[in-house]
Formats: sequence, structure tokens, C-alpha cells
Amino acid sequence: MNSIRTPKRRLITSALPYANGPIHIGHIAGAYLPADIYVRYLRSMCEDVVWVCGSDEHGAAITLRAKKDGTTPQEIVDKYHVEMQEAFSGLDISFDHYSRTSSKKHHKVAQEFFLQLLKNDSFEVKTQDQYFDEEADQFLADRYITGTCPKCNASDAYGDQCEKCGATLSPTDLINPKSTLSGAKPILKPTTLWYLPMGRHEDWLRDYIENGMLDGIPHHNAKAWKSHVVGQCKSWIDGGLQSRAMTRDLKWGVPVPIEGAEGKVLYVWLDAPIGYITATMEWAEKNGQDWKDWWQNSDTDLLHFIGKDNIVFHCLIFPILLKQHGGYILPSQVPANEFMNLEGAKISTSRNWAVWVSEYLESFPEGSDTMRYVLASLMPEQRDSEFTWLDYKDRINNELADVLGNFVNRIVVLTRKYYNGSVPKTPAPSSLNNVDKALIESLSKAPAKIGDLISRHRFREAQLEAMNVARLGNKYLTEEEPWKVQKTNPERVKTIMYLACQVVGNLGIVLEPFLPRTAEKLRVSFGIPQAKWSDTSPNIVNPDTILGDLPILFTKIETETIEAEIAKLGSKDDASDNENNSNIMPIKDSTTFDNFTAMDLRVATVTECIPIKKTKKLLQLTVDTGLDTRTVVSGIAEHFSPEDVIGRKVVLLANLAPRNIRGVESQGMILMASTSDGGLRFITPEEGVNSGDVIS
Ligand code: B3M
Ligand code: ZN
Repeated sequence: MNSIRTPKRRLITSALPYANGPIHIGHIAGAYLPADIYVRYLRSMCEDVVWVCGSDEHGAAITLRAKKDGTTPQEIVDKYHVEMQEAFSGLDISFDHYSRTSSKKHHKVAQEFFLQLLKNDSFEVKTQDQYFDEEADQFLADRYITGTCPKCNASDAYGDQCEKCGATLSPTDLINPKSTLSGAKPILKPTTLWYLPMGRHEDWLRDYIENGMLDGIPHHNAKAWKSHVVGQCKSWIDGGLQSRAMTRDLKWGVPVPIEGAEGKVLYVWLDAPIGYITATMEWAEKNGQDWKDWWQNSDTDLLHFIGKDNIVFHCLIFPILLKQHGGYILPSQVPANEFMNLEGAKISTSRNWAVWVSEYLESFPEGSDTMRYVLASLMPEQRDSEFTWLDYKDRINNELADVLGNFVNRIVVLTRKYYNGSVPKTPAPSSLNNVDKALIESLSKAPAKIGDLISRHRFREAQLEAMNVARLGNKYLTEEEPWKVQKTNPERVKTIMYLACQVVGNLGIVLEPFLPRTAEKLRVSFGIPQAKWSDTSPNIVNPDTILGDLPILFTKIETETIEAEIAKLGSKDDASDNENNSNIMPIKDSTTFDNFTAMDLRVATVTECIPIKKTKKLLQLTVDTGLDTRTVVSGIAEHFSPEDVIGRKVVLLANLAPRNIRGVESQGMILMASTSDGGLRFITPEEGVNSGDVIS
């Protein structure tokens, strides 16, 4: 549970994507797929839930993009507002309502919100010198100004941040400032801005974030918040919260509704989160509901799904705004995700180092469930993660096709063969053996286990547990071998097949949040009317149900297919932006051939993996070397979790003298590549290379 009380309803939001470019898989894995899994589960639990999102159509990113493309901001946002929705629906991202912030309605809602803040004395008005571009006749905020970073000397730092070293800057910190509009050197000129004095709010924010307390009353379970979210907020608060300007001297945005403030708009990070409110109003109006129940009633839990770069805005700034306005509830959970990298580098729009959803769906028109599955398997819930096409292929072939697809197919084929497609009668309890009983028990427990993980936003594990239901069924079939038993004991086979059909029936419900299309196919074929979590049971499929048509669920992916996808990627490193490639390690001093041949390098397969208690970095691996099975301790826990590692082929230094590490004898060392972005990656042998093969 997120909350210390049980809420009557839940309002879910996902970050409003900037309408200045297409959606890529990093977006999906960050703020949309996790929310979709969560919301589908809540719907299936018949909970009262609404999920809103919309396009963020203001901000410098949009105007800069328009300028680059030689068009207007309106045209840009109109284009991407449509394209982004197509991408979302292509991956079955099931918002209840998708709005946009350039609408008249939103402008009005945001302006009224601002006026109430003004009334409540929430701002400090300051007149200060700001950079002004005389050629473009415009004040330059944040992203309109670039220059040399005073911290790292990168030549292209922005007015608010250096993307090279991550330093937070203000425009006047930049050396040799330049306007991005005209290239001109800007001058300083006074202007009036409305600031949010965030420092005033440090004390209650700290109590809210660290203890889940609000106005002395328990508000949410702070322990249920992710540690990286709390950690980021704490370090902001500890560093002292600075006042932040809530208005900008720009033409594109929500006009500041004050006389004398012509030519000023609301800061995009003031207007965008209010977009969640506008979206809820629109949804409520369409559905005959009162939006206030969702925003102004303490029976409601508010959850924001976002990426880690949006944490400060959702955990500190927006709560201040909501509280200053008065009458609104505050978020009770912000399950922010970290970043997903791609093929060994950061996803980058400008370098086209991304998997674009629309292009992906062109290549894989039926690929919604498979991409969802892979992204959920790799979701960057607690730390950054990495998507690779090889992994995509392996997970589809080895998990979806071999485990799930194969299992379901075997059931359908055998039921057709033995019973003309009709599910056998419920077996008498007395006919169940211990294996059957164990299957029934695991099957009964799975839905609650999966549901609990989803409620706690542990979507990777939840999906793994849901797939374990299919693994359970597969194992049962393999052990009971109905195709053999049929010859001698067809009565027994009826029991086996009845139970195996129940496994598929339950999969039709527990897979729904992750693989909605596949789950629906299973439900339709096995006669299950709806995806209702409470319908899961070891007797979910009625006897005598005639199984409907069920074509092959997953087709295997060929190596050439993923090679074609990899070839579409642009440039991996930012050498093009920055001449010296200083991230790459220089070559070490020379060594001898004998030194090299003294090492026994082997391919091995990881069969088991567990964390080593009381350590942050260490995993204990069991590896099959082809000759023996041994234990290896590896310092990779900050980069990989055990489920990332099990089943992988790795390169092992096999004759390294055994060493005792934290009480465990490590019999060798796994070789890893340290990537230029500070990551660690496995060295994965190509197909056909097996455990025991010697590397020389
Ligand atoms: N548009 C930022 C982003 O896409 C922003 C989110 C707004 S949520 C209110 O990173
Ligand atoms: Zn810098």
C-alpha cells in the first residue's frame, strides 16, 4: 500500500511529454509503461482510478524547435500532439484522458491558479538585470542562452544547466554568453519577475518527504517511497532551496494575467503540472463526474509517474504550489524511474540514438506486447538500465515464445487432439496427487503475490512472477508427460489437462497488466469474460468450454531482424559534439604472450545468482563451466540484479587462485567491459559458443 489509509480513489498522472519530438522507448519505460501496468491492475481490481496525461506544449524546447524547423510553435505542437498519441496507443498505453496545455481551457485554469497564488502572497516580485537579445528584441531565459561552462569549460552549456558536467547554472554564470535566437552577444537589461521563495517551505517539505507528515497529520507512508526519490529531494532541501522565477519574458506560453505584465508568460513548470488538473476537469466533464473529488478530497491518493529528471518539480515545487493555493491534496507517491540506456550509450534525440516507437511499430506491427514485455523486464526502477536488441531477441525467443507461447500451444493442441477442444471435467479431489496439489497451491497464491508487487511499484518482479505461472505450467507438463500417459491412463490425463487449462486461464488475467493483447487472446480462447483479478482461481476455466482459435502467440526473432534495427541507430558517442574522446581508457603498458596464455579464459553459463548480504556491490554467482559448477563473487550488484544475470553466458577467468570474499570462496572472475559512460556490461559470446569453450 502506498498510503497509511486506504484511499477511496486514485488519481494517476504520467509526466506530460514535451510536444517537440517523437516518443522513444526510454520515455515509455520511464513514466508510461509502469503507470499503465499499475492502472490496468487497479482496473482489474475494480478500484476507482483515473489516469490522465497530455502534451506539454509550452517551454523553450518548443520554441527553439519551431525556430530550427522554420515554423511556428503551434504547428510543432499540433504535429507532435497527434504523433505522440499514436505512439502511446500503438503500445496500448491506456490513459483515461489525454489533454494538451495550449488549449484555451488550460490557459484559463492555469491563470486562475496563478491569481489565487498571488492572492495568497506566494510570490516575491523582483526587478533584476537579465540578458536581452537586441536583434531578436527578447529577454533570454534558460535555454535561449549558451556559453562556456564555468565549471568544466564545455563550450555549449545552457543558461540553466551544463549538460556535460551536470552543473546547475544561472545565465550570468556563463562565460562568453551567446543568444541561441540570433547568435548575438546579449546585453543586460532590467525586467520584473515573480519568484517562488522556496526557502520558506523547507521545514514542512522535509517533514512531508522524510516522514510522510503534512500539517502534523500522517499523509503517506514515506518508507514506501523509492530511496533515490527521497535521496534526491533531501539533497535539494539540505542544499537550501533557492527562489525560482515563475514567470518568463516570452511570447509562447500562458500569459501572466496581470495588468502591466504584457509580454510575460507563466514558467512552463508552473503551467505544466496544472495541466494534470485541467486534464482531470476535462475527463470529469466527459464522464459526469466532479473533478474536485479527485483533487480536493482527502480520500483520494495522487500518484505521479515520472522520470528522475522531473523529481524536484513533482516532489517539491508542485506540492508547494498546491499547498499555497489551498484546497488541494498533495501527492502521496511519486514512483520515479531512473533512465534506460540503449546499446551502451545514453539515449539521445539529437544523435538519433533512440528506438522511436513509431518506427518500431512499422517494423513490428504486432510488436506491442513484446516491446512492453522487454521494457518491463528492464525497467529502470531503482537504477539505470540498458536496452539492447540482442536482449530483446533473447527475451522474446527464450521467454515469450519458448516458455509462454510453447506452453499455451501445447495445451491447445492436446485438448483438441484428445477432447475435440473441450476442457475436461473437474477432477474429483480424491484423484489429485501431490504434484497436482502443489500446482494448485502455487496457482492460488500467484495472483496475490503479483498484485502485491504491482501495488508496491515493483513491476519487473511482478512481471517475472506472472511469467513464473507459465513456467509452473510448463514444468508440470514436462514432468507429467500427458502425451505418454495418454496411452496407458487416459483418465489421469484428463486431470492433468484440466489443471493445465486452469493455468492458462489464470494467465489470461495475471498477464493483462503486462501483455494486454496476449492476455485477451487467452481469455477469449478459454472462455473467460473479463480481466477481473478476483476471478483468478484454480477452477477459472469451466469444464466443457470449447477452446476458441488461438494462433501462435509469438514468432521468434531472427538475428538479421535485430541487426537491421541496430543499423538504424545514429551515433553512439558524443565525439561529434566534443572533439576529444576523453572517456576512453588509454592503452596499458605492453605485456608478453606468455602472460596472456597463462590465463585460462572460458565461456561459462550463470545458473544461479543471489545478492551477498550486507554488501551493496557483490553478487554470488553459480556458473557452469562445462567441466564443473563453481561459485564466483562479482562486484556488479550496482549495475545488475540477479534476474539480469541468471541464464547469461559469460567470459570467466577460470584459473585465478580462489579468494575468500566476504565469507564466500570465489573460484574465478567474470570479465566485464567498463563502458565509456561509466557503466559495466557483460561480454556476451555469440550464438553457438558454449560453456567450456576456450577463449584464446
Ligand atoms: N514536459 C518534462 C519532460 O518531458 C516535462 C514534464 C512535465 S510534467 C508536468 O521531461
Ligand atoms: Zn560543465
